[in-house]
Amino acid sequence: MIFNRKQYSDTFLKELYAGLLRPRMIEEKMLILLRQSRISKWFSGIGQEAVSVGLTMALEEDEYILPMHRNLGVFTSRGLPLDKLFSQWQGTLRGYTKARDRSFHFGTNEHHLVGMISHLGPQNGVADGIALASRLKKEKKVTAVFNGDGGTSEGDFHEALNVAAVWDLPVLFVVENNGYGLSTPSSEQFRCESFADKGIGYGMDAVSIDGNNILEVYDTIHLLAENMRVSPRPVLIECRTFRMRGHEEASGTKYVPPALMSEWAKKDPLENFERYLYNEGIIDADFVEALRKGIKKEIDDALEIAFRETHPIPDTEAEIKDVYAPFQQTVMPPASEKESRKRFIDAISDGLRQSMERFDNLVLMGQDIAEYGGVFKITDGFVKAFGKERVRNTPLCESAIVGATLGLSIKGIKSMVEMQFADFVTEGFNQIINNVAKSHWRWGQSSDVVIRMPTGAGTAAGPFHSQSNEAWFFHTPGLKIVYPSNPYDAKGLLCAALDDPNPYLYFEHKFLYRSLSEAIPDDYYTVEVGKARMVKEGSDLSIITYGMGVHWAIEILEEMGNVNAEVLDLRTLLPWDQAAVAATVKKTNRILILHEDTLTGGIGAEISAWINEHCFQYLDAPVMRVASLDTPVPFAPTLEQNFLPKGRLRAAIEKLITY
Ligand SMILES: Cc1ncc(C[n+]2csc(CCOP(=O)(O)OP(=O)(O)O)c2C)c(N)n1
Repeated sequence: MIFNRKQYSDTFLKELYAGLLRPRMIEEKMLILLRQSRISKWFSGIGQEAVSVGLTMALEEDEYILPMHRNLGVFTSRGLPLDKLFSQWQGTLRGYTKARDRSFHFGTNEHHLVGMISHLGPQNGVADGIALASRLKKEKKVTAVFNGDGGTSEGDFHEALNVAAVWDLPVLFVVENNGYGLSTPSSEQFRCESFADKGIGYGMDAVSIDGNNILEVYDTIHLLAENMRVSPRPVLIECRTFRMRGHEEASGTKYVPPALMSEWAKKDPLENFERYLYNEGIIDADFVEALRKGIKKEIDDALEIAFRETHPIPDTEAEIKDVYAPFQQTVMPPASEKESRKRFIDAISDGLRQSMERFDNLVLMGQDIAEYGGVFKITDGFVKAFGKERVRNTPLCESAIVGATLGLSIKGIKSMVEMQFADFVTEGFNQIINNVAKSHWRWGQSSDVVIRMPTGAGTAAGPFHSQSNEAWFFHTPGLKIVYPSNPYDAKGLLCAALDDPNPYLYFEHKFLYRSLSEAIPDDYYTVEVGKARMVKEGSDLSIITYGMGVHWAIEILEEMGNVNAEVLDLRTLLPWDQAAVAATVKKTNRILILHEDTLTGGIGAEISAWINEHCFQYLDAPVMRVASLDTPVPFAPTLEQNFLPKGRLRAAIEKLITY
């Protein structure tokens, strides 16, 4: 291994050496503790330390790094207190996640680190968001994100590189090519010779370096970062290295040919650098001994503190409370009584525009939302009013964009993402469910985003432009879901969602866009989240519904004429208004839940179960549900109408009344 020290001083070279030695010694200790069953799982980075350490030392302290499971050297080089780090691994309260997540799965804004979620690739979209925020704030900062060679096969990697290239985001995409993804060798993972070859496909610079040579890593990244700060753009950097131990300690290395192992053993990053420093007379045995002694003491002292604590005594209230970032909504009435007649779609547009005026840190992202104004024209004219930086056309990269919203939140920027159709949210599903929804509970970082979901059927648009998919998200702790049924609520709930730092899914029914209008306040206002609305009082039975269901219920009841039913519009689905539901059960004693979403596992199932559990004694009949058929949404209007629940509503009401 050839080391080129360039202008670097002896002192600095010794710092690099100490940086390499610290994670190696921690790992060696962990392997002993593992054998003694004093710690649980361990993902070893032995042999790969030069990448983590070299990169971290090359970046400025307030530049974000998004490390993976083998990057202990990032955490040690950023100076995290070892006792806290060890406590994190032990699952105790001194750690970074209140013992809720394991190993390196945590972030700390104090140290500008965002740890991974197990899914690997999603980190890249988050890095895009942090880098975008740095650009918007004109900070001249680089963000670095780690990938294993295996993880680069994920779509998330591709999407994030593409977005970063298109938006000139200063992200350093690091690929630690260690030859294997768990047991799968590179030859079964990808076809490229070098990751540097991929750069041209994304339109970005890419380099491949010896990841075991700390000086090469440090020097390359130091120079690249200096350049990226002044001319922002992404760079892909492959660091060729090798994993000297198993994927995790239990899984072994049987699948690695012994010759390959001994070839790489000769390239050990620490031993080679140490030898070089000895040969150059920069260090001697006394120095090494003293350094080792000091690090050993740091480790032993920190372990003593970490081992003092045990797993926490559960506090259910605290566990539930932390699902959301603390936020006490102040419902804002409109400043004046001025009103104008607005269609549902105009109300949404109005709320979005006024929120953009109110929050100068709010950024909009979506496909075709800029000059084109979005496929439904909700953001028509917004670019002119707010500029292209805040009204951003995105590539077709839902996952990277949703991931980016978490990155923006980390830097204090609010965002709204327009799904072109709610159906396409599947492409961003993992980011919503596993990153956005869980991050506050895991490490205290909320995702300040509203994802707008043009939803629903009735327009003969077939199975992939018509779905109701609110139930997918209803089941996920950490999200809030609102679903207005009229222009007043559409504006007020959108403004409320954008005001709240927690992540929202905002469902807007496409059929209502242009078919419904009413006079609503001209001024900014918000509607209370979590509060249902009594649309119509009654005594015979209650129809609990939301979205199109409200309109179907009113229409059928008018047609029937002789039924005095109460109609409750939930408006917020998560958290839904249990008090309003209980009150209507107590009043009419007969409950019908109506929704456009398919029946099985729909929101009606949950509400019905809850009523059964909490209000059983008030019921004169079983809770009934009317929903769409348990099929995909059909295209032909006749089939679609048959699929939707409206045609079955009248019979259900009659059945319930006469039960
Ligand atoms: C989406 C997803 N699929 C599968 C896994 C299981 N898994 C965890 S790590 C890993 C291999 C990763 O290999 P690589 O990205 O090369 O990183 P390395 O472990 O070699 O550092 C796999 C398959 C996962 N965590 N996430």
